Amino acid sequence: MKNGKRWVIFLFVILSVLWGGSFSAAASTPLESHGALSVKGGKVVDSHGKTFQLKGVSTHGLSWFPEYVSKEAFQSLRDQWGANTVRLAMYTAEYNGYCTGSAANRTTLKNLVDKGVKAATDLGMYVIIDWHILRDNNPNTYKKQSLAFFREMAAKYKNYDNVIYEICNEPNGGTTWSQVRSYAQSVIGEIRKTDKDAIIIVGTPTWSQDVDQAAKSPITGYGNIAYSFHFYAGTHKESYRTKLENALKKGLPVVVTEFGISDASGSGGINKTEGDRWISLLNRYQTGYVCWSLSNKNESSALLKSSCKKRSGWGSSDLSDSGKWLVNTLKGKLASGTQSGSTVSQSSQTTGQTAAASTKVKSVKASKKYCSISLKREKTWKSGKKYYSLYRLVITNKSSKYNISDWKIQIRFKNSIKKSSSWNGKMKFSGKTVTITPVSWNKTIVRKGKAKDIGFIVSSYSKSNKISSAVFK
Ligand code: IDC
Repeated sequence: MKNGKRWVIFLFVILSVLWGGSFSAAASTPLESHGALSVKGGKVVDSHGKTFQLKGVSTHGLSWFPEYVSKEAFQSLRDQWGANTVRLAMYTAEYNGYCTGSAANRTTLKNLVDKGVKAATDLGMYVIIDWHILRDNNPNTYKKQSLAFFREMAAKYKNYDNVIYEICNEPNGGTTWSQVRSYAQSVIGEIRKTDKDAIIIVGTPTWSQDVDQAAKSPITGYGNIAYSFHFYAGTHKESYRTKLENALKKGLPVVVTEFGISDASGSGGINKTEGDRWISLLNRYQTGYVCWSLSNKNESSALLKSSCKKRSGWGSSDLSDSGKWLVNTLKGKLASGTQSGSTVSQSSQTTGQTAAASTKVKSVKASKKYCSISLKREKTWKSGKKYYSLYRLVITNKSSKYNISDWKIQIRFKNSIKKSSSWNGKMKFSGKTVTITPVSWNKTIVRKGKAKDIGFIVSSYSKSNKISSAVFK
């Protein structure tokens, strides 16, 4: 940075303070902090080699709701909602779709994509350009158009560190993985002629659910490829989580480029409890997620109330129930209710209800007497000169008499560690120790219950860094 520019920034910060303005303009953006993303060891990682979770919001179809493609709207998503990513959903075959509408419509859509990419780039957000196949079932239906579109996008955005290409939203209608794979090989080849390193996300069969098939025969010959998995928590539950988790365990890089807590139609009742369970799984694997959709359409997946006419700067009263849940989730407040939080196991939920119904149950603070700590290192990998390790923590309330009202755990390592990421707990990393306290929804651990899905990733220069103690404080 030139000295002159540094002075301008310095003066700006001073003036903002004097004027009582906010610091936010000077705070660093997601892109400034994390740089170009890539795929390594089955994960999306940032430019420092750390696992990075894309978190954000998808537009509804660009032809339906062009009014939310703006810098003001995206800035609200970033600063008020806590999103680092926007997905631009460009339908190919429905409602003025890119491949079924007029030439003028194609130009309109491309202009919207450009406007969206520019807004996201100005704000330092990641942006996914989504070739939103749906009614057209098979991505090969409009493969020629797709090749031409992504050729153009790659030429335009090859030097952008924040642009991600999603080449087929949801193959369906019996389209097989081998058909999707063959389409993907061609489109990826076309993009790679120009854009050598951007992440490319490939949809999977059955509305982007069959990640198991992609895991069996992933795409070869190209780097920085990820696969998409979609879910709607009102419809897709445990069996789908198992399917996703199996693929993640196999090391398949996955991004949830679309999900909702409504049912699969985009409407119907929402299910926050299942939504929480999904997010908990995604956090555990540090898998990115993008929520459908930024619109005020009268359907329960829409994040804004249908009565809301604002196009940015939304307050809580402008948000639908899905919207409120999402904003809490993006801010790390998972719970849909005290006992329905995803970290409370099925059995403890039942116990929890009994406990709540009974006035006799006393609460105590966690200690060795009533609780046990299980802390496991799941894996260690090397990136640059450092070793990264992922740990998972489970706290069990052994008592059948008392609920645990609060807890605090201190973990000491042999050598010093640095925080890479953490989830489902408030964590302080300092020197060789990590101190963990609960988030709001896993503070109480009911009789015989567990607080699960708490985890963190630390880096260390020592390969054999071990834990020397883990105790309640
Ligand atoms: C839905 C929209 C709805 C629109 C319809 C068009 O919510 O307003 O009329 O598309 O077909 C998906 C798709 C996504 C769907 C969404 C909800 O990717 O396009 O949006 N959904 O049905 N996959 C699973 C659910």
